[in-house]
Amino acid sequence: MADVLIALGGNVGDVRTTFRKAIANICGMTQAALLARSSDYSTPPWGDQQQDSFINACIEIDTSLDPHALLFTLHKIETKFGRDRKNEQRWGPRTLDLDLIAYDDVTLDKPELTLPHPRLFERAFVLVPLAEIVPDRVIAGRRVADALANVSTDGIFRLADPD
Ligand code: A4P
Ligand code: MG
Repeated sequence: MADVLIALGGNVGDVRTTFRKAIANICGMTQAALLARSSDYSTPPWGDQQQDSFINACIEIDTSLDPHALLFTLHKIETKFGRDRKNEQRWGPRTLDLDLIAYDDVTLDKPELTLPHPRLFERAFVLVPLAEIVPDRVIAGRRVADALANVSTDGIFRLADPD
């Protein structure tokens, strides 16, 4: 079994409901156990700033799927929740984005799958929820909580847990 960190993001539709259903799908479709789930956070848009703010969260799962099979399944789940890759712009609005942040200590450097995620340390919208669930995890030689201390978290706030 592998210990895997996944980042969720979205800014179109009822994103928190999408997250709840998507997490159930991730566990069901990847035969994974959910080890941890962060709170949901409202985050200012990064990349293309002329769009609605995002909601972001992170989960930790235990799965037996290999990294490529896992990414393939995550893409299927994105599509199921309305993601339309062919008609969207990079860093633009989307219903659901599922990024593989880390898969055990595996390193891969392919365009279709880079591990750990290459833009992780620039992104407070990933590091904030990640530090909530795995502050002491070391990824690419850096402790998550230390990496978070190096980025601005301006405009990011935790959303109250749903009832
Ligand atoms: N790919 C390679 N490595 C990975 C990996 N570790 N995890 C490949 C996931 N995918 C990986 O991804 C493009 C290709 O990268 C995939 O086909 C996959 O094979 P994508 O998710 O379609 O592209 P993207 O999402 O447009 O690009 P990227 O760089 O993943 O950016 P984001 O951040 O996911 O872009 N602002 C806030 N506040 N919060 C957000 O969640 N998200 C975006 C979307 C922009 N701004 C945001 C947020
Ligand atoms: Mg992505």
